[in-house]
This record gives sequence, structure tokens and C-alpha cells, in this order.
Amino acid sequence: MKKLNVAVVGATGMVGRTFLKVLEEENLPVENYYLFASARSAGSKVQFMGKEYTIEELNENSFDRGIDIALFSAGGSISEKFAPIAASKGCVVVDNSSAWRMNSEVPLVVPEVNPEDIKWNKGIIANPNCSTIQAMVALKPLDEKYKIKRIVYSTYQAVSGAGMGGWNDLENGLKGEAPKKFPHPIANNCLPHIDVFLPNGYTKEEMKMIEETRKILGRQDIKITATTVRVPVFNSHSESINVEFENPFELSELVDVLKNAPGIVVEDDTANNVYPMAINATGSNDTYVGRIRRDESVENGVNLWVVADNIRKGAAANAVQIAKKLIEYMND
Ligand code: 25A
Ligand code: L14
Repeated sequence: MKKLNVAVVGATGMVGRTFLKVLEEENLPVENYYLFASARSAGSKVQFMGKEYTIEELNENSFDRGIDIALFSAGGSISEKFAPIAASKGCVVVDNSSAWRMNSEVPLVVPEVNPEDIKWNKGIIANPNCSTIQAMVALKPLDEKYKIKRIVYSTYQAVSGAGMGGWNDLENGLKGEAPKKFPHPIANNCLPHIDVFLPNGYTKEEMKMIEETRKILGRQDIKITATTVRVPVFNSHSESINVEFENPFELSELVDVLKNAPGIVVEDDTANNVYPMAINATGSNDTYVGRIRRDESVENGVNLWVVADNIRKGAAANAVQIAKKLIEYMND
């Protein structure tokens, strides 16, 4: 098997540092790693794979040394500019930003759901939005079995999703300091506002969940609505997902479908107060599903509570899992 050269772009950020952790846990056939960030971090040292690495400033020539795969998490504008440059040099980019997700030339992938889409990449593969990824892990097996008609998403999202700035706002806000990243205090508060507001009254985060769900499931006809909320939790996103199916189901069978699906851990034992919680999901690459109960207001509906580590499964771990599959396909 050919050993590969792998780059991490945005290596010093919240997601970037988790890329390094996940790469240390996974045994990918890599010859050399290259770590890039902005001028602010260039020259700084990080310990990685038992070695000391120096962060390099990203520029137009960064991909000129035979880099095979690049994991990007440096924000949308960096991805817009540098992902095509990397792709033009024969590198495959796995991009964490929202820049390329809805481009019809770019596959949008959750490895448990649509790994085959990796095969038609033209040099860029998009990692979905964190809230979308964990929802897809839970909903794909149910869509296959019962055919989804409508989804109502309500999210409870951690501050780590907004990077270091979001994390600092909660930490400092708990000590009484004013926020810098968010427009209002997040400590002791809930903000129904993630990413920017759009002309239709939704936030961009809400529209990402709606549009990305349809693309990943390949089901443009599903009716979907969403409300995304920032809550004072440091890490791991929680979601209430209300789903209506075309077909009838037995609740016990539906629970078994979830239990047998890849990437899911069912935690649902209400008699013992067992249900998914952010504090337990943090540090894991799995998606936790519980509070599974019939929506008694419609014919074929169910309610789920879905929790995952937004920086791991929602970003870094999902991207590394994409890279792993990509390497598998390269060697086929
Ligand atoms: O446009 P998008 O897609 O909506 O993405 C916007 C932001 O969302 C995060 C990511 O922030 C991104 O900037 N993000 C992206 N995908 C995500 C996902 N799936 C996601 N969040 C959750 N889930 P981030 O903080 O995680 O990462 C920022 C990284 O990008 C690097 N970077 C910035 N400009 C760059 C660049 N890299 C290359 N070239 C450029 N021109 C950035 O590196 C970071 O690694 P850095 O060197 O600029 O900063 C590293 C040091 O700065 C500290 N720091 C970061 N933000 C702040 C800060 N310090 C103070 N205030 C801040 N706001 C870090 O601690 C680090 O030490
Ligand atoms: O990946 O929580 O589209 O602020 C953009 C904003 C991820 C999370 C994305 C947040 C995100 C995010």
C-alpha cells in the first residue's frame, strides 16, 4: 500500500487540534504530515505522533509537494480560495467549511450514510454541518426502512461549534465578563441564533440542516423545518428530532433498527434515567440516540433525542473517517 502525504489546514483551531487527536487514534498509512494555519500561528510548535511539528503559514504553494489528502478547517473563505488550488495539484480536499457543501460537483458525505458518494469526487469532498451529521447517522436507517415524509429539527448546540471565541465567551461569561463572539451573553442564556440571519427569517445554520439533509439522503422531496439554538454547554450538540414516515412502524422494531445501525449507540432506559447527554458524548465518535417514543399526534411519527460530540463526529472524526474510506477506495 502506497504511503500518503497528508496536510491539515487550520491545524491550531478547535477542529484542527481535534483532527490531530483523531489522526493519532487512527492508523492511516501516512508517510508525512504537513500542518498549516494562518500567519498568526506560523512557526509555533505542536507535539503530534510523538514528534514535534512546526506550523507553516498556508499559501498558494503549500500543495506543491505531492500532498495526497488535505483536511481543511480554516473557515469558508480559506476553503473557497485554497481548496481548488489544492485540487488542481492532485490533492483531494476533505473540507469542513460550508463553502462547497451545496455545490453539485462536490459530494457531501457521512461515511455511515453515503460512503459511495466519495467515489465521484473531483478533488473536493465536503464534510456536512455538525448538526446535520449526527441527525443523518440516526435518520438514514429509518429512512431506508420507513421512508421519511417530514422532519422537525430543534437543536441545543454547544459553544465549541463557534470555535475558540465561542468557548471563551461561555468561560468568561460565567465569570461575569461581556461576550466577544456572540451578540448576547451565552452564560445562563439560550440564543435562537446560530450563523447569520437570512431574508426568509431562518438562520443559515437552520437552512444548512434543511438543504444538507436532502442532499445527503438524496431525497429532495422531504419536508423539513428547523430551529437551531445555542445553549450554555461547552461541547456536544443535542437535538430533538421529530420525524413523520410514509409507512407504519412497530416501536420495538424501530428501536432495533437504530441499535443495529452503524455509528449509533442507543441509550434509552427511562426507568433508570438513562438517555443521551452532552457530557457523556464528549470524547466519543459515536452518535447517541434515546427518548425514542411515538409522536401520538400523527399517524406514523416518532420523537428522538440525538447527541454527539460536535467537534469529533460533527467535524474532525467524520472528516478523518471520510479520508479513511477514500484511502480504501484509492487502493481498490
Ligand atoms: O466559514 P465557516 O465554514 O462557517 O467556518 C467558520 C469557523 O467555524 C469553525 C472554524 O473555527 C472556522 O474558522 N469551523 C469550521 N468548520 C467547523 C465545524 N465543522 C467549525 N466549527 C465547528 N465545526 P476554528 O476556530 O475551529 O478554526 C479556525 C482555524 O482556522 C485557521 N485559520 C484562520 N485563518 C487562516 C487559517 N488557517 C490558514 N490560513 C488562514 N488565513 C486558524 O488558525 C484556526 O486554526 P490561526 O492561526 O488563525 O489561529 C490559531 C490560533 O488563534 C486562536 N484563535 C482562534 N480564534 C481566535 C483565537 N484567538 C482569539 N480570538 C479568536 N477568535 C487559536 O486558539 C489558535 O491558537
Ligand atoms: O460547519 O456552531 O457550517 O457556530 C458553522 C457555524 C459549524 C458550527 C458549519 C457554529 C458551522 C457553527
